Amino acid sequence: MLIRVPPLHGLHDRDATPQALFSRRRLALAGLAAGLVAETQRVWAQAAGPCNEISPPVALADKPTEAPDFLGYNNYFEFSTDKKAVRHLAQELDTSNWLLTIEGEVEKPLVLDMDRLRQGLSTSERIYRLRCVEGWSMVVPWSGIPLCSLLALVRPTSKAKFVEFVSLSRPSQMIGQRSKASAIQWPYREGLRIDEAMHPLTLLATGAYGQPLAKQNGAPVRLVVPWKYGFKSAKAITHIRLRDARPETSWNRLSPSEYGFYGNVNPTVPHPRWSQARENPIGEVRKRPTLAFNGYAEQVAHLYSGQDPLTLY
Ligand SMILES: Nc1nc2c(c(=O)[nH]1)N[C@H]1C(S)=C(S)[C@@H](COP(=O)(O)O)O[C@H]1N2
Ligand SMILES: [Mo]
Repeated sequence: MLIRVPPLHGLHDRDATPQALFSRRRLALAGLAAGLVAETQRVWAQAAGPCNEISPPVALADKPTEAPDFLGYNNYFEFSTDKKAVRHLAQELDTSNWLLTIEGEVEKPLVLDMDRLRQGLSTSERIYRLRCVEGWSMVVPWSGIPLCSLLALVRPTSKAKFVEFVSLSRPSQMIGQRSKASAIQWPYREGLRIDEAMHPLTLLATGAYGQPLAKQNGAPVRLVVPWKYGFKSAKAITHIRLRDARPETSWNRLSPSEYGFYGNVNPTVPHPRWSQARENPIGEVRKRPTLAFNGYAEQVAHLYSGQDPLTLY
């Protein structure tokens, strides 16, 4: 697989030392070779490639949801099932010293120090629709890097057919993870097929509305897959694991008939308990029709040619 990283995601000169990207101490703790740092930087600096080929990504006529709604109405079950309580409870979480590990079926596993990475990274801006499986929607201006540019650094092996995303497990700071009543088995897990993960629309977001991600929105780093229901876009990711088999994912495990592994937005396939034909844009009075692949059919439908829409959900 030939994948390169676009120069856009290089480091600022000021930060162009291996130490700016990775903490050697942590790499050593993680048992990874120090030479990897230099090698990673070399690959990163050289890079140019297909990750930003969709440009402009997607023109959206919709105006972004008001920031207070994005910041105050959240699904984040590690804290609460009460969407308005999440923003308060999430402030308990200490997101500093965050390590993101990329491992599994790769030639060059990586541990990224998110504090340092964020300082050195030039990010792309992407305004995307977000459609929750529950029937509400938002339009969010994200900033981040295409997942594909990060995966290029670790060089997936030919066995890498799926990508697993694991969110933080830290019951001491996540009150919902301490609840005995919680339906989800922690940590929160999600997954994509490798071609979905490599698609240029798939973003690892570190910010939104021109600010670093708020805790309630998944700081310091979350996935954004705009053509899929929101539950696929895992927050607070600590591990990205390339795998040869389809990973078990949290919602699918809990209720496969309600939450498919694919989770592609599809107005023609109802959730067992409600229709998916329309949606309620947060901040608007009227409902709107839901679009196939959440409006991104032109960009992504080819990934699923020959697949049954029901299995896609
Ligand atoms: N770790 C984690 N990620 C998660 C969730 C969650 O409960 N835990 N909820 C998902 C769901 S259902 C949605 S709709 C979006 C909501 O993102 P937002 O609160 O930033 O709008 O996050 C997704 N990512
Ligand atoms: Mo959701």
